[in-house]
Amino acid sequence: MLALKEKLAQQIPGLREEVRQLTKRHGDAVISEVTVAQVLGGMRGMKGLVCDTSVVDPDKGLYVRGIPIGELAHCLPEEIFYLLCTGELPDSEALASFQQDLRKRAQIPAYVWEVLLAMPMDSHPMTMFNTAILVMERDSVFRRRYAQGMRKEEFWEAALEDSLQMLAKLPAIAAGIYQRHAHKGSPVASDPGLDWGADYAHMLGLPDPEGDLARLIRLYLTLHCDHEGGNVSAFTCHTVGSALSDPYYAVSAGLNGLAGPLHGLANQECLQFVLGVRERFDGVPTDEQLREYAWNALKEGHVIPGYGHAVLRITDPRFTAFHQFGEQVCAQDEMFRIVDRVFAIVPEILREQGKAKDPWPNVDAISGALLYHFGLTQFDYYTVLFGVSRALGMCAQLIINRALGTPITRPKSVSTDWIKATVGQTRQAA
Ligand code: AMX
Repeated sequence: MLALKEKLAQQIPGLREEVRQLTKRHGDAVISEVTVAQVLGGMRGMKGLVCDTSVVDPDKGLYVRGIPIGELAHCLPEEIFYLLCTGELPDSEALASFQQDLRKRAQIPAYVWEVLLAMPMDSHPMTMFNTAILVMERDSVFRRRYAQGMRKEEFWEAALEDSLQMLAKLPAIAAGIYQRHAHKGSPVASDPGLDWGADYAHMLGLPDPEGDLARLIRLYLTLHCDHEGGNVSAFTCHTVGSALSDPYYAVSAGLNGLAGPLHGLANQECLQFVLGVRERFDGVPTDEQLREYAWNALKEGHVIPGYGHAVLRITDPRFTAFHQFGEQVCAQDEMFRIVDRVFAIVPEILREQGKAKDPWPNVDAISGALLYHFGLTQFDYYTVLFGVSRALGMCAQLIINRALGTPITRPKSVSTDWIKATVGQTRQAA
């Protein structure tokens, strides 16, 4: 099987032709209509973006290139990146070549550590992570080549080059941030014999006698890789990239969105919720105690973190994959048992309350408890892990968009007065 770059080079002319034909033959076909509620409601359900790397089916969950995420749980994140970019899983030869490529690019420039060390110790780990990515923009091949007059047909190659340089370095940067944030000392050296995910686990420097933490980190990186194109981080990255800002700018921007409490930061908040339950009841509560606790949280105007989703309407299959892992590895762990009880109680309460369209757990409802089990107890770090993984999807989307010559994002905004006037005219006409 071809190596990643060669595979993309083989596919891209056909993909370009497909888009050209679609625009030429069906450019004025109507595929969606837009309601006032959608415009005022965060564009929910509005079809205005193309994303071929993954699709979220409200009733089935995430499909990566047509494969349900549950069926990919055993894959290495490197395999997932190849799949995201090309639509095919690599064979062992293509995988080895990709892993070697990443390995060659893994050295972190000294200035990245200098910048991180200059930041206040109490900076949020996501601020450190996004800053590290942004400062590496100095080395962007995309920006340099663009300034030299790079041809449009070559944009994807430069985007791929920047993406690989960035992705190769993220585990060491993220693990170094963990060491600093958790006051554990200087970064742990990478082990060149390990795969991308296992090396990240190794550099976190936590005890892992059975290799279960490495398995969890790989699973985490695989499950969080992508979630179609309209979520805050993907959409932000897409929009910034559409201005031909290079991948460092675009991914860093996307990750700033991931840092929001309604998006990636939810896993931090979720663990806080579980810890709050444990503290309040000095361990695993009874179902009745938990019911009262959850109702009180809702009555005080809080959301139950880890529950609900803008698109999904089922238990997130990524939650299920983590749950299976937890049952195998730490079924008796107190935090895991609390997560399990919350899963048994909260959906019925949210249904009773009747506000959330999706009362089921999303991936964040469980991931933190598993990390906690392995001693990764600094929960404000969790979104960084999420970010390392989501960078896979953001980079894949950028590479494809540069290959297809996707134009700059520029939807039309309208004023509230325009909506009022237009709705009035529609009513009169009816
Ligand atoms: N607890 C309590 N209320 C909830 C709720 C929850 N878990 N989920 C939704 N609701 C409420 C909303 O706050 C909203 O209330 P309002 O009408 O008073 O504003 C109402 O239900 C309708 O919301 P929705 O249409 O079902 O959800 P949404 O698409 O607007 O938002 C999400 C989706 C995820 C932000 C929301 O479900 C939420 O806040 N969940 C908790 C935070 C969370 O788990 N975020 C992680 C998302 C996944 C990710 O990106 N990592």
